[in-house]
Amino acid sequence: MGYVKDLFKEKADVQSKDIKTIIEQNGNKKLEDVTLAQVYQGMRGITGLVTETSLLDSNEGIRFRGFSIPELREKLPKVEGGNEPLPEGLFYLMLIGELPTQTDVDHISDTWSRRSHVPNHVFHVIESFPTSAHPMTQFCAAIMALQTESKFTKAYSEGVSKKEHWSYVYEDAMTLISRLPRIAAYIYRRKYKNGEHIHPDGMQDWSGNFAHMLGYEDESFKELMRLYLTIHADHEGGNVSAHATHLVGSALSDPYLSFAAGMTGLAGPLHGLANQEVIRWIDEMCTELNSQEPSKEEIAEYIKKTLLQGKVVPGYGHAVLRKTDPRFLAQMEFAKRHCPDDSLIKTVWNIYDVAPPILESTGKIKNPWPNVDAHSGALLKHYGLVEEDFYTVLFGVSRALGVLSSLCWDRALGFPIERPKSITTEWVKKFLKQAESVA
Ligand code: NMX
Ligand code: MLT
Repeated sequence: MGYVKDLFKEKADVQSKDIKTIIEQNGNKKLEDVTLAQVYQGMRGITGLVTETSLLDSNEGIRFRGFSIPELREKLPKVEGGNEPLPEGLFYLMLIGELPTQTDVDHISDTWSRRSHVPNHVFHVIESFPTSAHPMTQFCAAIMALQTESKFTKAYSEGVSKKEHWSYVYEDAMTLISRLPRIAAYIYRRKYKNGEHIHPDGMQDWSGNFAHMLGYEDESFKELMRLYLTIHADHEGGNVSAHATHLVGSALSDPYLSFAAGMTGLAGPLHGLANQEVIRWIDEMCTELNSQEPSKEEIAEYIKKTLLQGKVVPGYGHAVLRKTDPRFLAQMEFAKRHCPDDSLIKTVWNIYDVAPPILESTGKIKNPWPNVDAHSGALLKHYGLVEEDFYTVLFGVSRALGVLSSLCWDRALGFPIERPKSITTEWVKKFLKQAESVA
């Protein structure tokens, strides 16, 4: 076992004991009341999950093991001469609960590089799709194809004890994360670059190698990738991709199957596909207005028109956040340093200036502020990664870090199968009648 795995086990054993004590001594304590509106409306605001890796505050944004995004950008190890955190470090932090040293991060980079070989049949599965297939469809299928490699599934079929589940899930998680950049880059180069593939460079960090395989050697794009793959990694446990991974994992489906479920959720336009939708929406606006940099007045009119058509303004709003997403601000800060004069990026900033009051004036949108997806596409376009239907795959590669470290925790803590109670509207009507007759 590698030392990170040993350390994880030590931490998980301590946490396991703490949780047992919490349940024994306080298991009957009520957290909150649940209303019928919450039950009907997407379980919004109901606390129903434990996810150890990160916690979202609606006004402050995400914290990973207590660290905000600006803190992570300052404290996590970087490549020599770099400014942005290495996602390897965030993975260590989410898994172990402590900031990593440079040695820890190098150890994870090396482990992922050693395990990154993708078996041929996975490429055959990708090749069997028409190139017109959406990259997320190809990505989900490729993850499913990789499932033949699952150590967990093999061990389970051989009768491994529940106490050992975490160990095989950990191995699968590490292998899957190692291979995702190669799979994503393969889908990208096949679809957009005539199938001219670029071999991995095992001497680079996870993000640097990913950028290299996509076709980028520019150090500033690699820095963007390090930032991008860090900030998209986790957003506590209730978002669709994290929750789907956790839910499917709770049936003891292996990490490949569980992560594929998370990714099919990420592919929805209200979740991770919004980064693609933002760029399409801006493109359509620019085409309609025949301008590469529409004025704020023109943007305001276009937003109103979008709302009148009964469509969402992509990149705005959030189920939990009630302020500008700090992931949007981190990207804005990066753009101010690297490409402040880009006309698409300036348009993203102009939208930020005009959209919130218009959205707020509808009286129904709970959060009129931008989320992570409002900015990411414009930065990618600046560096020449212009194929917006690939953007959600990048989000997915990053999200693997959060949801798979969480899955290790789920199994190490022995969490049971997830099975909330559901009711029918018939049941609700009877319940209300009974409540009335008692009153
Ligand atoms: N544009 C237009 N209408 C909106 C928007 C928006 N950006 N955001 C919310 N609404 C509407 C929403 O559709 C709902 O309308 P109705 O009552 O007619 O069904 C109403 O406002 C209340 O919704 P909220 O409670 O504010 O938002 P909810 O928690 O249901 O949904 C999102 C959250 C993120 C799904 C929603 O804000 C949205 O659709 N945003 C645009 C898509 C997007 O950017 N998604 C990315 C989220 C981040 N991520 O990466 O996952
Ligand atoms: C995410 O990163 O998962 C999104 O912001 C959606 C969410 O948190 O609900």
